[in-house]
Amino acid sequence: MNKKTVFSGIQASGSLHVGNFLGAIRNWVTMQSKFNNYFCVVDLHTITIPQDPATLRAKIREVAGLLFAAGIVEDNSVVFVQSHVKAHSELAWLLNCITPMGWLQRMTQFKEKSGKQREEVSVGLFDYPVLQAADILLYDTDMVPVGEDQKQHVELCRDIAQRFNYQYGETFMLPEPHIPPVGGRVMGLSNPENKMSKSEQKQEDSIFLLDNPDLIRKKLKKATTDSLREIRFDENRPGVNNLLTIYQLFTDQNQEEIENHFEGKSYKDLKEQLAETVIESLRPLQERYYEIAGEKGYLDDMLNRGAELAGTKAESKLREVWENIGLR
Ligand code: AQP
Repeated sequence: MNKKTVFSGIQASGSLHVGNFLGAIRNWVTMQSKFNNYFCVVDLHTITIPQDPATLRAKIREVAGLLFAAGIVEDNSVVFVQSHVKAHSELAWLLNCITPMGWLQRMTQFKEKSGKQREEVSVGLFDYPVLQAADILLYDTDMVPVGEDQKQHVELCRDIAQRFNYQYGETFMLPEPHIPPVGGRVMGLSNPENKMSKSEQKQEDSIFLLDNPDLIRKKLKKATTDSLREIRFDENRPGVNNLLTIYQLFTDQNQEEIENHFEGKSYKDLKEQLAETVIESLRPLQERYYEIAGEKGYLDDMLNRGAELAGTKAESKLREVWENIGLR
């Protein structure tokens, strides 16, 4: 039986955090044997917000290294860097020419990000979802596993695909978003009203995957809770709810077990136990990451292989698109 195809991307806009891990990467790893997978470090998306070249270069490698360290394996998955496969930019342009401005004006992520960076908003940031649609559609993708923040973009991708198919004949598959039931939106530690973010200015808001144990303890110690005492899952108490959710995701226990476990305990206990859980859960990933980073040539070989495999598939799709549009 033919396996279905999965595509997902991750930006190199900063250090990866446990939100990226629990909302996306961890699910990519566990699902990968059931599908043909393309996982992409979306560096062209990253530059929609100004980046320092040397930092960007290093972050692209770090993100790729973390994907392999987390357990993405070459038998099931192709890992590549977006700018290494030229078809992404080209299809984005072709899709730009059929995407109404009004559709992009409705995107909440653009509204949020342009709000934060008002002075520096680029056309690229506005056009981000069209490039994302190109990423997904090049690979005849069935499913896009993402965190909740990306759901609207995947829906837009479907709309663009449908519009293209209507104008030029059946060309693109319509992908489905796949959002985990828990972990689709891990919130910030100091500001649990907002999602944990790579580019968040306040570094203490996020637990980064390469944070050392002391830093993780320190950040969790300072995490926002509330003035109540009971340790319960309750969405109206975002700080405690978020800490419990992270605990739940790392321990795979159900909510009742966790509430019983913390019965009569203090927020200090919760934070300390969560810190040790996170530290132990990230330990193998961190060890593997530093091994990979120290292995000369490993990352380049893997990314060259990824670009070749992804490029072959993407070029063939692009040829179909050219023909249907009338460019060939
Ligand atoms: N807080 C989060 N909780 C759950 N999932 C999350 N994701 C991001 N933040 C959370 C998911 O991680 C994948 C890769 O994200 P991205 O690189 O596309 O970046 P993003 O969605 O724009 O969010 P970030 O990581 O906070 O980066 P910046 O700060 O640059 O915007 C996606 O599947 C995303 O849903």
